Amino acid sequence: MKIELIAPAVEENARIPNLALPILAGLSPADVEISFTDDLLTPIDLEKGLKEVDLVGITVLTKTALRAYEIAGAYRKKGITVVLGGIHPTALPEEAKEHADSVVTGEAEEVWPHLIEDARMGNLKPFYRQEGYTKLSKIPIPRREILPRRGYLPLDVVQATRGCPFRCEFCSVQKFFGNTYRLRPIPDVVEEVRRLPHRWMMFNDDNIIGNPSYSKELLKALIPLKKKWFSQASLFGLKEIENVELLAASGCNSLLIGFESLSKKNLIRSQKFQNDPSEYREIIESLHRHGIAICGSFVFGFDEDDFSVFEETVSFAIQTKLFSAIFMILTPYPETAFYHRVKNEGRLVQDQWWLSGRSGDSAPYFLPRKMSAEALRDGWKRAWKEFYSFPSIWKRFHWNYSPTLINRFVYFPFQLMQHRFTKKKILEGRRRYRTRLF
Ligand code: B12
Ligand code: SF4
Repeated sequence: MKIELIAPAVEENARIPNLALPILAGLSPADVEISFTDDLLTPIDLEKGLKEVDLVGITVLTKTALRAYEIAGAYRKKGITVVLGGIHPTALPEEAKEHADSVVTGEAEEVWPHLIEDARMGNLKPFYRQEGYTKLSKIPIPRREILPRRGYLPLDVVQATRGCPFRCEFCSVQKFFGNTYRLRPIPDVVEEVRRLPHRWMMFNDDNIIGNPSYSKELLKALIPLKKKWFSQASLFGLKEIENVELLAASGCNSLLIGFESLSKKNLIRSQKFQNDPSEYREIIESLHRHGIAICGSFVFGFDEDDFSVFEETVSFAIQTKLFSAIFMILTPYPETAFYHRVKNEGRLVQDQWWLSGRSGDSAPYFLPRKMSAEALRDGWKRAWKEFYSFPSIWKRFHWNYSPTLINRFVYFPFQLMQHRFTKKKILEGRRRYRTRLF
Protein backbone atom coordinates (compact mmCIF):
# COMPACT_ATOMS: atom_id res chain seq x y z
CA MET A 1 0.00 0.00 0.00
CA LYS A 2 1.20 3.52 -0.79
CA ILE A 3 0.23 6.53 1.29
CA GLU A 4 0.93 10.16 0.46
CA LEU A 5 0.96 12.51 3.48
CA ILE A 6 0.42 16.19 2.77
CA ALA A 7 0.96 19.41 4.76
CA PRO A 8 -1.05 22.12 2.96
CA ALA A 9 0.17 25.72 2.94
CA VAL A 10 -1.44 29.05 2.20
CA GLU A 11 1.48 31.41 2.63
CA GLU A 12 5.15 31.56 3.43
CA ASN A 13 5.73 30.52 7.04
CA ALA A 14 8.56 29.88 9.44
CA ARG A 15 9.70 26.80 7.48
CA ILE A 16 9.72 24.54 10.49
CA PRO A 17 9.42 20.82 9.74
CA ASN A 18 6.04 19.21 10.43
CA LEU A 19 5.98 16.62 13.22
CA ALA A 20 2.47 15.11 12.96
CA LEU A 21 3.06 13.45 9.60
CA PRO A 22 6.42 11.83 10.48
CA ILE A 23 4.59 10.47 13.56
CA LEU A 24 1.86 8.99 11.31
CA ALA A 25 4.63 7.48 9.17
CA GLY A 26 6.14 5.98 12.33
CA LEU A 27 2.77 4.45 13.22
CA SER A 28 2.27 2.88 9.81
CA PRO A 29 2.96 -0.84 9.29
CA ALA A 30 6.38 -1.59 7.78
CA ASP A 31 4.98 -2.75 4.43
CA VAL A 32 3.25 0.59 3.78
CA GLU A 33 5.23 2.93 1.55
CA ILE A 34 5.04 6.52 2.71
CA SER A 35 5.75 9.68 0.75
CA PHE A 36 5.39 13.26 1.98
CA THR A 37 4.70 16.61 0.34
CA ASP A 38 4.88 20.00 1.99
CA ASP A 39 2.75 22.26 -0.18
CA LEU A 40 5.05 25.14 0.75
CA LEU A 41 8.11 23.51 -0.75
CA THR A 42 6.94 21.31 -3.63
CA PRO A 43 3.97 21.43 -5.98
CA ILE A 44 1.47 18.67 -5.37
CA ASP A 45 1.85 16.12 -8.10
CA LEU A 46 -1.57 14.75 -8.94
CA GLU A 47 -0.20 12.54 -11.68
CA LYS A 48 1.90 10.76 -9.09
CA GLY A 49 -1.33 10.46 -7.14
CA LEU A 50 -2.86 8.50 -9.97
CA LYS A 51 0.01 6.12 -10.52
CA GLU A 52 1.56 5.63 -7.13
CA VAL A 53 -0.83 6.42 -4.32
CA ASP A 54 -3.65 4.41 -2.75
CA LEU A 55 -4.54 6.81 0.05
CA VAL A 56 -3.84 10.47 0.84
CA GLY A 57 -3.66 11.80 4.42
CA ILE A 58 -3.81 15.57 4.90
CA THR A 59 -3.13 17.49 8.12
CA VAL A 60 -5.47 20.47 8.56
CA LEU A 61 -5.32 23.67 10.62
CA THR A 62 -8.11 26.23 10.41
CA LYS A 63 -5.86 28.49 8.39
CA THR A 64 -5.11 25.76 5.85
CA ALA A 65 -8.61 24.22 5.77
CA LEU A 66 -9.68 25.71 2.46
CA ARG A 67 -6.46 24.68 0.72
CA ALA A 68 -6.68 21.20 2.30
CA TYR A 69 -10.23 20.82 0.97
CA GLU A 70 -9.08 21.94 -2.48
CA ILE A 71 -6.30 19.32 -2.51
CA ALA A 72 -8.66 16.66 -1.10
CA GLY A 73 -11.24 17.43 -3.80
CA ALA A 74 -8.66 17.14 -6.59
CA TYR A 75 -7.52 13.69 -5.38
CA ARG A 76 -11.06 12.45 -4.82
CA LYS A 77 -12.03 13.50 -8.35
CA LYS A 78 -9.34 11.09 -9.53
CA GLY A 79 -10.79 8.33 -7.37
CA ILE A 80 -8.14 8.37 -4.63
CA THR A 81 -9.20 7.91 -1.01
CA VAL A 82 -8.60 10.93 1.21
CA VAL A 83 -8.31 11.05 5.01
CA LEU A 84 -8.25 14.36 6.90
CA GLY A 85 -6.97 14.85 10.45
CA GLY A 86 -5.60 17.50 12.82
CA ILE A 87 -6.89 20.43 14.86
CA HIS A 88 -9.48 21.75 12.39
CA PRO A 89 -11.23 18.45 11.54
CA THR A 90 -11.30 17.75 15.28
CA ALA A 91 -13.20 21.00 15.87
CA LEU A 92 -15.47 20.54 12.84
CA PRO A 93 -15.61 16.87 11.82
CA GLU A 94 -18.83 17.17 9.80
CA GLU A 95 -17.47 20.04 7.72
CA ALA A 96 -14.26 18.06 7.07
CA LYS A 97 -16.22 14.93 6.14
CA GLU A 98 -17.81 16.79 3.23
CA HIS A 99 -14.34 16.86 1.67
CA ALA A 100 -12.95 13.46 2.63
CA ASP A 101 -13.67 9.75 2.69
CA SER A 102 -12.71 9.57 6.32
CA VAL A 103 -11.94 11.99 9.15
CA VAL A 104 -9.74 11.32 12.18
CA THR A 105 -10.62 13.50 15.13
CA GLY A 106 -8.26 13.99 18.06
CA GLU A 107 -4.94 12.22 18.31
CA ALA A 108 -4.15 9.48 15.83
CA GLU A 109 -1.73 7.15 17.60
CA GLU A 110 -4.25 4.42 18.35
CA VAL A 111 -6.51 4.69 15.31
CA TRP A 112 -4.11 5.19 12.40
CA PRO A 113 -2.95 1.52 12.18
CA HIS A 114 -6.62 0.36 12.29
CA LEU A 115 -7.58 2.89 9.65
CA ILE A 116 -4.87 1.51 7.35
CA GLU A 117 -6.14 -2.04 7.87
CA ASP A 118 -9.72 -0.94 7.15
CA ALA A 119 -8.56 0.87 4.00
CA ARG A 120 -6.73 -2.24 2.80
CA MET A 121 -9.95 -4.25 3.28
CA GLY A 122 -12.03 -1.59 1.50
CA ASN A 123 -13.88 -0.98 4.73
CA LEU A 124 -12.95 2.57 5.68
CA LYS A 125 -15.20 4.14 8.32
CA PRO A 126 -16.37 7.73 7.95
CA PHE A 127 -14.95 8.81 11.33
CA TYR A 128 -12.23 7.57 13.65
CA ARG A 129 -11.71 8.76 17.20
CA GLN A 130 -9.53 7.03 19.74
CA GLU A 131 -10.81 6.39 23.27
CA GLY A 132 -9.14 8.80 25.68
CA TYR A 133 -5.81 10.44 25.02
CA THR A 134 -2.49 9.05 23.80
CA LYS A 135 -0.08 7.83 26.47
CA LEU A 136 3.08 9.69 25.58
CA SER A 137 5.19 6.65 26.44
CA LYS A 138 3.53 5.06 23.40
CA ILE A 139 4.34 7.59 20.69
CA PRO A 140 6.68 6.24 18.03
CA ILE A 141 9.95 7.86 17.02
CA PRO A 142 8.84 10.17 14.19
CA ARG A 143 10.13 9.04 10.80
CA ARG A 144 11.86 12.30 9.97
CA GLU A 145 13.50 10.77 6.92
CA ILE A 146 10.25 11.31 4.97
CA LEU A 147 10.77 15.09 5.19
CA PRO A 148 12.52 16.88 2.32
CA ARG A 149 16.18 17.63 2.98
CA ARG A 150 16.03 21.15 1.64
CA GLY A 151 13.70 24.04 2.28
CA TYR A 152 13.32 23.87 6.07
CA LEU A 153 15.35 25.63 8.74
CA PRO A 154 18.25 23.35 9.73
CA LEU A 155 16.70 22.07 12.95
CA ASP A 156 14.71 19.16 14.37
CA VAL A 157 11.31 19.34 16.02
CA VAL A 158 10.70 17.35 19.20
CA GLN A 159 7.75 17.08 21.59
CA ALA A 160 8.00 16.49 25.35
CA THR A 161 4.46 17.32 26.52
CA ARG A 162 0.97 17.57 25.04
CA GLY A 163 -1.73 19.98 26.06
CA CYS A 164 -1.53 22.93 28.39
CA PRO A 165 -2.48 23.37 32.04
CA PHE A 166 -4.21 26.70 31.24
CA ARG A 167 -7.59 27.46 29.67
CA CYS A 168 -7.35 30.68 27.65
CA GLU A 169 -10.65 31.59 26.06
CA PHE A 170 -9.35 32.10 22.50
CA CYS A 171 -7.16 29.00 22.32
CA SER A 172 -7.86 25.80 20.34
CA VAL A 173 -5.64 23.60 22.46
CA GLN A 174 -8.15 22.60 25.16
CA LYS A 175 -10.77 21.65 22.57
CA PHE A 176 -8.23 19.29 21.09
CA PHE A 177 -6.45 17.91 24.16
CA GLY A 178 -9.29 18.36 26.68
CA ASN A 179 -8.21 19.02 30.21
CA THR A 180 -5.10 16.95 29.91
CA TYR A 181 -1.50 18.02 30.23
CA ARG A 182 0.56 14.94 29.53
CA LEU A 183 4.25 14.40 30.05
CA ARG A 184 6.43 12.17 27.93
CA PRO A 185 8.90 10.01 29.87
CA ILE A 186 12.16 11.96 30.10
CA PRO A 187 14.39 9.01 29.05
CA ASP A 188 12.34 8.76 25.81
CA VAL A 189 12.78 12.46 25.09
CA VAL A 190 16.51 12.30 25.84
CA GLU A 191 16.98 9.24 23.66
CA GLU A 192 15.19 10.90 20.75
CA VAL A 193 17.13 14.15 21.16
CA ARG A 194 20.44 12.29 21.36
CA ARG A 195 19.78 10.75 17.91
CA LEU A 196 18.85 14.02 16.17
CA PRO A 197 21.21 15.14 13.42
CA HIS A 198 21.04 18.91 13.95
CA ARG A 199 22.51 20.91 16.82
CA TRP A 200 19.44 23.17 16.82
CA MET A 201 15.97 22.02 17.74
CA MET A 202 12.52 23.28 18.58
CA PHE A 203 10.28 21.82 21.27
CA ASN A 204 6.84 22.25 19.75
CA ASP A 205 5.18 22.00 23.18
CA ASP A 206 2.58 24.58 24.07
CA ASN A 207 4.34 25.23 27.34
CA ILE A 208 7.71 23.61 27.96
CA ILE A 209 7.65 24.52 31.67
CA GLY A 210 4.01 23.72 32.43
CA ASN A 211 4.79 21.20 35.15
CA PRO A 212 7.43 22.46 37.60
CA SER A 213 9.01 19.18 38.70
CA TYR A 214 8.90 17.56 35.26
CA SER A 215 10.39 20.56 33.50
CA LYS A 216 13.26 20.86 35.97
CA GLU A 217 14.12 17.22 35.48
CA LEU A 218 13.85 17.51 31.70
CA LEU A 219 16.02 20.62 31.54
CA LYS A 220 18.69 19.00 33.72
CA ALA A 221 18.67 15.93 31.47
CA LEU A 222 19.20 18.14 28.39
CA ILE A 223 22.34 19.85 29.73
CA PRO A 224 24.84 17.09 28.75
CA LEU A 225 23.37 16.88 25.23
CA LYS A 226 24.69 20.38 24.45
CA LYS A 227 21.84 21.28 22.09
CA LYS A 228 20.56 24.75 21.26
CA TRP A 229 16.82 25.06 21.26
CA PHE A 230 13.75 27.26 21.40
CA SER A 231 10.16 26.71 22.44
CA GLN A 232 7.11 28.34 24.06
CA ALA A 233 6.77 28.98 27.77
CA SER A 234 4.21 30.52 30.07
CA LEU A 235 4.99 33.56 32.20
CA PHE A 236 3.81 31.66 35.23
CA GLY A 237 6.73 29.20 35.10
CA LEU A 238 9.22 31.92 34.24
CA LYS A 239 8.62 33.70 37.55
CA GLU A 240 10.73 31.03 39.18
CA ILE A 241 14.38 31.91 38.81
CA GLU A 242 15.49 28.27 39.01
CA ASN A 243 13.49 27.55 35.84
CA VAL A 244 15.20 30.42 34.03
CA GLU A 245 18.64 29.25 35.15
CA LEU A 246 17.92 25.70 34.02
CA LEU A 247 16.51 26.89 30.69
CA ALA A 248 19.74 28.77 30.00
CA ALA A 249 21.94 25.88 31.16
CA SER A 250 20.06 23.39 28.98
CA GLY A 251 20.74 25.39 25.81
CA CYS A 252 17.50 27.38 25.51
CA ASN A 253 18.28 30.25 23.20
CA SER A 254 14.89 31.89 22.83
CA LEU A 255 11.29 31.56 23.93
CA LEU A 256 7.99 32.55 22.42
CA ILE A 257 5.92 34.04 25.23
CA GLY A 258 2.22 34.83 25.01
CA PHE A 259 2.00 38.20 26.79
CA GLU A 260 -1.19 38.80 24.78
CA SER A 261 -2.22 42.02 26.54
CA LEU A 262 -0.95 44.67 28.96
CA SER A 263 -4.43 44.98 30.45
CA LYS A 264 -5.27 42.84 33.46
CA LYS A 265 -8.99 43.21 32.64
CA ASN A 266 -8.46 41.76 29.16
CA LEU A 267 -6.47 38.87 30.57
CA ILE A 268 -9.13 38.06 33.14
CA ARG A 269 -11.89 38.26 30.50
CA SER A 270 -9.88 35.82 28.37
CA GLN A 271 -9.29 33.50 31.31
CA LYS A 272 -5.55 34.04 30.95
CA PHE A 273 -5.21 34.31 34.71
CA GLN A 274 -1.59 33.17 34.68
CA ASN A 275 -0.40 36.48 33.15
CA ASP A 276 0.12 39.51 35.36
CA PRO A 277 1.28 42.59 33.42
CA SER A 278 2.92 44.04 36.55
CA GLU A 279 5.41 41.14 36.40
CA TYR A 280 6.23 41.31 32.67
CA ARG A 281 9.26 43.62 32.89
CA GLU A 282 10.93 41.70 35.68
CA ILE A 283 10.53 38.38 33.87
CA ILE A 284 11.87 39.82 30.61
CA GLU A 285 14.91 41.26 32.41
CA SER A 286 15.57 37.97 34.13
CA LEU A 287 15.49 36.08 30.80
CA HIS A 288 17.77 38.65 29.18
CA ARG A 289 20.22 38.40 32.10
CA HIS A 290 20.41 34.69 31.33
CA GLY A 291 20.98 35.25 27.62
CA ILE A 292 17.54 34.11 26.46
CA ALA A 293 15.97 36.15 23.66
CA ILE A 294 12.22 36.68 23.65
CA CYS A 295 9.64 36.63 20.91
CA GLY A 296 6.63 38.39 22.45
CA SER A 297 3.21 37.45 21.17
CA PHE A 298 0.54 40.18 21.50
CA VAL A 299 -3.11 40.15 20.53
CA PHE A 300 -5.26 43.18 19.63
CA GLY A 301 -9.05 43.38 19.72
CA PHE A 302 -9.85 42.37 23.29
CA ASP A 303 -12.93 43.94 24.86
CA GLU A 304 -10.94 46.60 26.75
CA ASP A 305 -8.73 47.54 23.80
CA ASP A 306 -9.26 51.04 22.41
CA PHE A 307 -7.13 53.22 20.09
CA SER A 308 -4.41 53.57 22.70
CA VAL A 309 -3.60 49.87 22.81
CA PHE A 310 -1.33 49.84 19.76
CA GLU A 311 1.03 52.60 20.87
CA GLU A 312 1.11 51.33 24.44
CA THR A 313 1.92 47.75 23.41
CA VAL A 314 4.59 48.62 20.86
CA SER A 315 6.29 51.07 23.27
CA PHE A 316 6.41 48.32 25.86
CA ALA A 317 7.89 45.84 23.38
CA ILE A 318 10.55 48.35 22.27
CA GLN A 319 11.44 49.55 25.77
CA THR A 320 11.88 46.01 27.01
CA LYS A 321 14.11 45.21 24.01
CA LEU A 322 12.22 42.20 22.75
CA PHE A 323 14.18 40.34 20.08
CA SER A 324 11.03 39.89 18.04
CA ALA A 325 7.28 40.24 18.33
CA ILE A 326 4.17 38.87 16.71
CA PHE A 327 1.08 41.06 16.69
CA MET A 328 -2.17 39.26 16.03
CA ILE A 329 -5.79 40.25 15.63
CA LEU A 330 -7.97 38.31 18.04
CA THR A 331 -9.52 35.49 16.02
CA PRO A 332 -12.57 33.34 16.75
CA TYR A 333 -11.12 29.90 15.99
CA PRO A 334 -13.91 27.33 15.58
CA GLU A 335 -15.32 25.78 18.74
CA THR A 336 -13.19 27.89 21.09
CA ALA A 337 -14.92 29.55 24.04
CA PHE A 338 -14.24 32.92 22.40
CA TYR A 339 -15.94 31.82 19.17
CA HIS A 340 -19.06 30.82 21.08
CA ARG A 341 -19.07 33.98 23.19
CA VAL A 342 -18.92 36.40 20.25
CA LYS A 343 -21.47 34.30 18.37
CA ASN A 344 -23.87 34.37 21.33
CA GLU A 345 -23.34 38.10 21.73
CA GLY A 346 -24.23 38.63 18.04
CA ARG A 347 -20.73 39.98 17.35
CA LEU A 348 -19.54 37.30 14.93
CA VAL A 349 -19.73 39.13 11.61
CA GLN A 350 -18.26 36.39 9.45
CA ASP A 351 -18.90 32.81 10.46
CA GLN A 352 -16.83 30.10 8.74
CA TRP A 353 -14.31 32.80 7.84
CA TRP A 354 -11.80 30.02 7.12
CA LEU A 355 -13.81 29.12 4.00
CA SER A 356 -13.84 32.65 2.63
CA GLY A 357 -10.59 32.22 0.71
CA ARG A 358 -9.02 35.20 2.40
CA SER A 359 -8.06 33.65 5.74
CA GLY A 360 -6.16 36.20 7.75
CA ASP A 361 -6.63 38.95 5.18
CA SER A 362 -10.02 40.21 6.27
CA ALA A 363 -9.77 39.91 10.05
CA PRO A 364 -11.30 40.78 12.44
CA TYR A 365 -14.25 38.47 11.91
CA PHE A 366 -16.07 39.87 14.93
CA LEU A 367 -17.08 43.34 16.09
CA PRO A 368 -14.59 44.72 18.60
CA ARG A 369 -16.14 46.56 21.59
CA LYS A 370 -14.21 49.81 21.78
CA MET A 371 -13.19 50.56 18.20
CA SER A 372 -14.30 49.81 14.68
CA ALA A 373 -13.03 46.76 12.79
CA GLU A 374 -11.20 49.11 10.44
CA ALA A 375 -9.44 50.93 13.28
CA LEU A 376 -8.35 47.58 14.69
CA ARG A 377 -6.88 46.51 11.39
CA ASP A 378 -5.11 49.85 10.85
CA GLY A 379 -3.70 49.84 14.39
CA TRP A 380 -2.48 46.27 13.95
CA LYS A 381 -0.60 47.29 10.80
CA ARG A 382 0.93 50.32 12.54
CA ALA A 383 2.14 48.12 15.38
CA TRP A 384 4.08 45.85 13.00
CA LYS A 385 5.45 48.84 11.11
CA GLU A 386 6.69 50.60 14.21
CA PHE A 387 8.14 47.54 15.91
CA TYR A 388 10.21 46.60 12.84
CA SER A 389 11.12 50.20 11.92
CA PHE A 390 14.84 51.03 11.81
CA PRO A 391 14.81 53.24 14.96
CA SER A 392 13.10 50.42 16.87
CA ILE A 393 15.56 47.80 15.55
CA TRP A 394 18.41 49.95 16.82
CA LYS A 395 16.81 50.65 20.21
CA ARG A 396 16.05 46.97 20.82
CA PHE A 397 19.58 45.73 20.18
CA HIS A 398 20.79 44.09 23.34
CA TRP A 399 24.36 42.89 23.98
CA ASN A 400 23.24 40.26 26.39
CA TYR A 401 21.03 38.26 24.07
CA SER A 402 22.94 35.05 24.26
CA PRO A 403 25.98 33.65 25.98
CA THR A 404 26.86 31.91 22.71
CA LEU A 405 26.78 35.24 20.83
CA ILE A 406 24.56 33.69 18.19
CA ASN A 407 21.67 36.04 18.73
CA ARG A 408 23.99 39.04 18.50
CA PHE A 409 25.18 37.87 15.09
CA VAL A 410 21.76 37.03 13.74
CA TYR A 411 20.07 40.09 15.25
CA PHE A 412 20.47 42.53 12.35
CA PRO A 413 19.89 40.07 9.46
CA PHE A 414 16.80 38.73 11.26
CA GLN A 415 15.42 42.23 11.86
CA LEU A 416 15.96 43.18 8.22
CA MET A 417 14.10 40.06 7.15
CA GLN A 418 11.22 40.94 9.47
CA HIS A 419 11.27 44.55 8.24
CA ARG A 420 10.80 43.29 4.68
CA PHE A 421 8.15 40.76 5.77
CA THR A 422 6.22 43.55 7.50
CA LYS A 423 6.35 45.78 4.43
CA LYS A 424 5.25 43.12 2.00
CA LYS A 425 2.90 40.89 3.92
CA ILE A 426 1.40 43.12 6.59
CA LEU A 427 1.40 46.56 4.98
CA GLU A 428 0.94 45.68 1.32
CA GLY A 429 -0.97 42.45 1.97
CA ARG A 430 1.22 40.58 -0.50
CA ARG A 431 1.84 36.88 -0.02
CA ARG A 432 5.28 35.74 -1.03
CA TYR A 433 3.88 32.29 -1.47
CA ARG A 434 1.22 31.81 -4.11
CA THR A 435 -0.90 28.72 -3.79
CA ARG A 436 0.37 26.39 -6.46
CA LEU A 437 -2.03 24.69 -8.75
CA PHE A 438 -1.43 21.08 -9.53
C1 B12 B 1 4.54 24.01 16.07
C2 B12 B 1 3.34 24.91 15.78
C3 B12 B 1 3.43 25.78 14.71
C4 B12 B 1 4.61 25.80 13.74
C5 B12 B 1 4.24 24.77 12.63
C6 B12 B 1 5.36 23.91 12.23
C7 B12 B 1 4.85 22.83 11.29
N1 B12 B 1 5.44 22.76 10.14
O1 B12 B 1 3.94 22.10 11.60
C8 B12 B 1 4.55 27.25 13.20
C9 B12 B 1 5.36 28.17 14.08
C10 B12 B 1 5.00 27.43 11.74
C11 B12 B 1 3.06 27.54 13.40
C12 B12 B 1 2.37 28.49 12.69
C13 B12 B 1 1.03 28.75 12.88
N2 B12 B 1 0.24 28.27 13.86
CO1 B12 B 1 0.78 26.87 15.09
N3 B12 B 1 1.15 25.59 16.38
C14 B12 B 1 2.17 24.83 16.58
C15 B12 B 1 1.91 23.95 17.84
C16 B12 B 1 2.57 24.63 19.03
C17 B12 B 1 2.36 22.51 17.75
C18 B12 B 1 1.87 21.74 16.51
C19 B12 B 1 2.47 20.38 16.51
O2 B12 B 1 3.51 20.13 15.92
N4 B12 B 1 1.88 19.45 17.24
C20 B12 B 1 2.39 18.10 17.41
C21 B12 B 1 1.64 17.12 16.53
C22 B12 B 1 2.16 15.72 16.75
O3 B12 B 1 0.30 17.19 16.93
P1 B12 B 1 -0.87 17.44 15.86
O4 B12 B 1 -0.42 18.28 14.74
O5 B12 B 1 -2.08 17.82 16.58
O6 B12 B 1 -1.05 15.94 15.25
C23 B12 B 1 -1.71 14.88 15.92
C24 B12 B 1 -3.21 14.83 15.58
O7 B12 B 1 -3.77 16.10 15.32
C25 B12 B 1 -3.30 13.93 14.41
N5 B12 B 1 -3.17 14.49 13.07
C26 B12 B 1 -2.65 15.64 12.64
N6 B12 B 1 -2.70 15.71 11.31
C27 B12 B 1 -3.23 14.59 10.86
C28 B12 B 1 -3.52 14.14 9.57
C29 B12 B 1 -4.09 12.89 9.39
C30 B12 B 1 -4.36 12.40 8.01
C31 B12 B 1 -4.42 12.10 10.52
C32 B12 B 1 -5.04 10.77 10.34
C33 B12 B 1 -4.16 12.54 11.81
C34 B12 B 1 -3.56 13.78 11.97
O8 B12 B 1 -2.23 13.03 14.60
C35 B12 B 1 -1.15 13.62 15.34
C36 B12 B 1 -0.70 12.63 16.37
O9 B12 B 1 -1.71 12.34 17.29
C37 B12 B 1 0.34 24.01 17.91
C38 B12 B 1 -0.27 23.79 19.25
C39 B12 B 1 -0.72 22.35 19.39
N7 B12 B 1 -0.72 21.88 20.59
O10 B12 B 1 -1.08 21.66 18.44
C40 B12 B 1 0.07 25.40 17.33
C41 B12 B 1 -1.24 25.60 16.57
C42 B12 B 1 -1.48 24.40 15.69
N8 B12 B 1 -0.96 26.75 15.74
C43 B12 B 1 -1.96 27.54 15.60
C44 B12 B 1 -1.98 28.71 14.79
C45 B12 B 1 -3.19 29.62 14.93
C46 B12 B 1 -0.93 28.99 13.92
C47 B12 B 1 -0.87 30.16 12.92
C48 B12 B 1 -2.15 30.41 12.15
C49 B12 B 1 -0.40 31.40 13.67
C50 B12 B 1 -0.44 32.66 12.84
N9 B12 B 1 -1.32 33.56 13.21
O11 B12 B 1 0.26 32.79 11.89
C51 B12 B 1 0.27 29.70 11.98
C52 B12 B 1 -0.28 28.92 10.75
C53 B12 B 1 0.78 28.17 10.02
C54 B12 B 1 0.32 27.60 8.71
N10 B12 B 1 0.51 26.31 8.52
O12 B12 B 1 -0.22 28.26 7.86
C55 B12 B 1 -3.18 27.04 16.37
C56 B12 B 1 -4.17 26.40 15.40
C57 B12 B 1 -5.62 26.69 15.72
C58 B12 B 1 -6.51 26.12 14.68
N11 B12 B 1 -7.77 25.98 15.03
O13 B12 B 1 -6.13 25.85 13.57
C59 B12 B 1 -2.51 26.05 17.40
C60 B12 B 1 -3.38 24.88 17.83
C61 B12 B 1 -2.07 26.89 18.61
C62 B12 B 1 -3.18 27.37 19.54
N12 B12 B 1 -2.80 27.63 20.76
O14 B12 B 1 -4.32 27.57 19.23
N13 B12 B 1 2.53 26.73 14.37
S1 SF4 C 1 -1.30 29.23 27.73
FE1 SF4 C 1 -1.14 29.17 25.45
S2 SF4 C 1 -1.50 27.03 24.86
FE2 SF4 C 1 -2.18 27.26 27.02
S3 SF4 C 1 -4.37 27.63 26.85
FE3 SF4 C 1 -3.36 29.64 26.93
S4 SF4 C 1 -2.99 30.24 24.76
FE4 SF4 C 1 -3.49 28.03 24.82
